[in-house]
Amino acid sequence: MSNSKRALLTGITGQDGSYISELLLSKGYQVHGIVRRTSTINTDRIDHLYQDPHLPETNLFLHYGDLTDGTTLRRILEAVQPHEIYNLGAQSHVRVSFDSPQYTVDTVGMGTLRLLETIREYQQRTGDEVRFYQAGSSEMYGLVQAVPQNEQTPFYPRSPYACAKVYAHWQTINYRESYDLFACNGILFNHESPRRGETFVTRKITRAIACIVAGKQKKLYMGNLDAKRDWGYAKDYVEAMWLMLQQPKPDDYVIATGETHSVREFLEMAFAYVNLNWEDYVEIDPRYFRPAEVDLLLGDSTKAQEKLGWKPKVTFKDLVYLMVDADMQALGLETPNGKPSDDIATLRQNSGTANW
Ligand code: NDP
Ligand code: GDR
Repeated sequence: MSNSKRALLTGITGQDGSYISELLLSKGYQVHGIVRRTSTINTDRIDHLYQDPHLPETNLFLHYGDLTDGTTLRRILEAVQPHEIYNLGAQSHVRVSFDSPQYTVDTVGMGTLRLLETIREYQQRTGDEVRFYQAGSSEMYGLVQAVPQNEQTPFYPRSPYACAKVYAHWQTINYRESYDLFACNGILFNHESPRRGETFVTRKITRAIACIVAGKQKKLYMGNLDAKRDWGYAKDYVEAMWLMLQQPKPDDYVIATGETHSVREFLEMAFAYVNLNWEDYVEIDPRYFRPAEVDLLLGDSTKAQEKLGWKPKVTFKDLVYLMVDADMQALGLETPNGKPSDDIATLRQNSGTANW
């Protein structure tokens, strides 16, 4: 067993999993990720971090498992003996959670409980502390009760996904209080990047812009343009996750920029960056409307700023531009500002030479 600190991640192949793996590796951690077996390899977001597992200095390892499979979670935890666990795995698409409610709740809600139970048993038996981060969401606020939303604002979840996240949030607190687990809830507002899944609204827009400029796409079909979100940069947000687990005591924190913008404003800014008028390309397709919508999210991260010393570095405009830049570059186009993007856009065809 290596002397370095060991972190175990669910959701390592996702957007946040890839950024936090980079962060943890840069801090000297040994990183272990749980991955699902898929019929085609889907490690695009972490292929640039690949290390040959046959080499003694390797610090990144993958294990097959699933949040719906408690036995395997237990076996992996026993084998890795982690100091920290980041629970990032989820069926994380709000619209899809209305189509697949039971699966979403099993992964997001019960999956978290399975992990907490496994940690409790392991910690009680071995006496070794395992610190736990739960990926909570601003979706838990749902129907607006107050703005800006902080740690005291009541939840009113509006989707199967959000209901499951509220369940996971309270189980995390319950395990902290009942069994003295070092367990923290991050309540993270929307955070985006060039590695964002292609069906979330920001990436859908920036990817479409690159395709339109490249002449591969003519129209962009969208849902509710009036929804307002507090959008930050994922790379900033994973730092907050790590900081939460380095504190003397476990606690819950809102992570947000404190600014809100509508989907329409995102469209305007992103299309204008490439000198196009969004209204010439965008059409509304009710398919993208949700049975219940979350109209307004605006976070107050004062507690995190004061206690963790965390603050967002990337502004809304910078975020829009860096996402457009990365998608343009990924299609071989020049970026509007002529400078290369310093992030990677995930593209299915770019799986590189990793031999996981
Ligand atoms: P992604 O959708 O990009 O990644 C989700 C990850 O979960 C993927 O690695 C996925 O694996 C994995 N996963 C899905 N189902 C299972 C399962 N049954 N068992 C194990 N792993 C599974 O999400 P993000 O990186 O954006 O978000 C990370 C976490 O933070 C999620 O829990 C999300 O709900 C939460 N969150 C996200 C916010 C955001 O704005 N991004 C805001 C607040 C919370 P695969 O690659 O195989 O699909
Ligand atoms: P969200 O993100 O539901 O906030 O959840 P998403 O980007 O999917 O939607 C944001 C808002 O945009 C509106 N919208 C559209 N959304 C999508 N996906 N596609 C469209 O065509 C479209 N048109 C308009 C939506 O109605 C919504 O109001 C994300 C996820 O990452 C969650 O896992 C996370 O918990 C929350 O952010 C915080």
